[in-house]
Amino acid sequence: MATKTDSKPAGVVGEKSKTAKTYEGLSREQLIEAYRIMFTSRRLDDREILLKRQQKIFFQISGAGHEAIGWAAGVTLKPAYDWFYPYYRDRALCLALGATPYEMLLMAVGAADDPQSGGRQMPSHWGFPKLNVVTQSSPTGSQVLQAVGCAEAGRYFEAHAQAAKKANGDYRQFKSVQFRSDEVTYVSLGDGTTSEGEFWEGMNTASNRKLPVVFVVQDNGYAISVPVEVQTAGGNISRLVSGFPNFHFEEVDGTDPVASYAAFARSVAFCRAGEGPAFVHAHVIRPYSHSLSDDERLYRPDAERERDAARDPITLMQMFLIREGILDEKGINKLEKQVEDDLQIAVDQALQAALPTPDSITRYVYSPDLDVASAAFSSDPLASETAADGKKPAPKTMADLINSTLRDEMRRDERIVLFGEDVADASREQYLQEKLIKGKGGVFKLTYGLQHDFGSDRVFNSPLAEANIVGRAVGMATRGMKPVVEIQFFDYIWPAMMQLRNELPLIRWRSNNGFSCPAVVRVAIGGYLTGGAIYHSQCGESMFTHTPGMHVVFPSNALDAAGLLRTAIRCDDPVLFLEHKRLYRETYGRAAYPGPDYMIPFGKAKIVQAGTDLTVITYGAVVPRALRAAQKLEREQGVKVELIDLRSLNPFDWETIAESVGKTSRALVAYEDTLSWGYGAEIAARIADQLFDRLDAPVRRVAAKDTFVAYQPILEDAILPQAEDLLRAMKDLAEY
Ligand SMILES: Cc1ncc(C[n+]2csc(CCOP(=O)(O)OP(=O)(O)O)c2C)c(N)n1
Ligand SMILES: [Mg+2]
Repeated sequence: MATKTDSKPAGVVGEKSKTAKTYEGLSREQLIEAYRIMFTSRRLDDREILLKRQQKIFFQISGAGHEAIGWAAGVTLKPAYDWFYPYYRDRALCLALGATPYEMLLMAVGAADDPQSGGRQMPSHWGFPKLNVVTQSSPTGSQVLQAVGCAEAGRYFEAHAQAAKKANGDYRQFKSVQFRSDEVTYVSLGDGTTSEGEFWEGMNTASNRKLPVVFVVQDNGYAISVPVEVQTAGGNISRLVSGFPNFHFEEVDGTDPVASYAAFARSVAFCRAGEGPAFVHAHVIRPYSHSLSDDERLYRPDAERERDAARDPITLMQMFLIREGILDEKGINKLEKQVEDDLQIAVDQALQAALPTPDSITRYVYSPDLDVASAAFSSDPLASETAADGKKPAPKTMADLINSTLRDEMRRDERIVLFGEDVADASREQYLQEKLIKGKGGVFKLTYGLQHDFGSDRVFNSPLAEANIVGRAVGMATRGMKPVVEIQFFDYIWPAMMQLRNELPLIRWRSNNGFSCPAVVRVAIGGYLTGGAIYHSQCGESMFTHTPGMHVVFPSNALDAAGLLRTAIRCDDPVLFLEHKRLYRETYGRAAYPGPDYMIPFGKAKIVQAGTDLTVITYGAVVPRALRAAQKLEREQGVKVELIDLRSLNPFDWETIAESVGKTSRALVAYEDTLSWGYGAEIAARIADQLFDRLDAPVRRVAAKDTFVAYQPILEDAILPQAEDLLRAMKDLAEY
């Protein structure tokens, strides 16, 4: 019988020539494969650098120096089983998981078939749907909370297996769920990125919930030109995080594939066993400057760079293979030649690849499957039941109907979870069980009783950290859950802005429909509170309508709130659901419970009052104020105002506006936010642009003064638009 040695390719040194050694359990074949992946990764960087210099590609950032730790992670974890939130230096990880050099080169040229984004993102922004490598962005650290949410989703589906089933009639039809009981989520970042707050928020939640997340800090000692001791107090991140409970910690030479493999094997085993998260701190090098746009010689002297070069994982691995008698020089040359030849073929092919066409640019900004403006989201309210005594039930407030909509939807769809600050009835659930307390259910009590009805794993409190809320929701929704999260006050939405502006609404577009993220973010907004002052009264909706990819709705009454919230929950896109605090319990706009299926499509305005002389376009808490003004104007001067409540700000109902202004020839746009650069400016500009021929008067706006909302009611009244301001503007415009 032929010995194993006989069948080995030339250059591979036989077992017999060396006493059998194990390298942390790695076989000789695995070590050769490690070198092949590492060398491929490095040479692919080199090829891209050449292509960039030849102006055949447009950006390059390398994984050079990070190859060993990347390979180690890739062989320890399982593609299409575990989940991956890598960062741009993870080329070797992706190769080890099964991504090909050709696919990576498609990213570099921006090809139509680039699997990460179809030419929409810079190369090395890894996303491979078939491998569970989730679409990556450029903001440093925003992946961390998403990875935490992803791990939470795996655990949730494990406990609610029914919820993973497909269902017709809503987003679930288009959102397949896969989960494994011992799956692990990988997330990586650089040493500089550990300075981001979201890193600490992610560590905190993973620790607290004992989530199976492997955090990998690839510490190359620099963040562009800023050295690690400037980023990290004391210069070593391992020391700072060592107090987090429930973690398994590793600090390793990330240029050594064998040591890295061992560190990963222990970490992954810990996570798979459900013991908690792991933290791998890998010391690596960065031999190629930060990116091709950076020249590190400007801030690193030669001696320091030479010290790094002496630790180059590619050279070290070559030496290791020779020293251990695993490959001789001939074997190494042969392997390298094969890699070079294969890369040449991949480069030639990628340079021929079809490019995306300009007509594709808006594709996948929103779901191609479920149109929020379609009849699928239109249904009538149920007639309210009459009680035995012949009396109709008392009409419900907006707060009541939001609460009952959440309850109905949670009953219908087990993928829904609610979380945010104070949304639970009581985190110490034994108090509820022992009936010692009634429960909180939100500072405005909108989620009251839902934890009681659906349990503490479906309705729970988050830490006081808005990025944490939205970032985790992004991870969960990407996996197929339907997080309906709450931001307690619009004024405090800003810590979540990175997630809201650069992540949530972009997941589908930037991944070329490879991933989607239909989460709902409910936000209490607005003033007219008498004492709310600056930080409990702000609006600012135009900052979000200015972001493609996210629907923004802003109901003015109870029935619309119920119908729009249900559409928000059932649709296949992210939604920012703005709830005006002043309207929560207003007498205006109360309504009977409309039943468990009442829906209003987005982008359909409501004509609150029909009229012929002047069109007023508004939404939110200005609606009742404008209505009062319009009624007074009609009583006093017989002017008939057509009052339009937009209800949904993105998409918005241009047809209704155009039809009305076409009829009245006069338009007033009214909104609660500050006048300049506000939402109404866009509406006014469109009217001026597209309906110019129909106008008999300039387009006017009424809005808040360009200042902040003050505490003293006299000041607040003067700052926010009042019915009298609206009346004056309507009168002026009618007389123009
Ligand atoms: C939020 C954010 N701020 C700034 C940048 C610009 N930027 C890109 S990479 C980088 C340095 C990252 O350093 P580190 O985390 O150490 O990773 P490394 O590149 O060294 O692997 C910076 C500042 C960014 N992408 N995102
Ligand atoms: Mg770094």
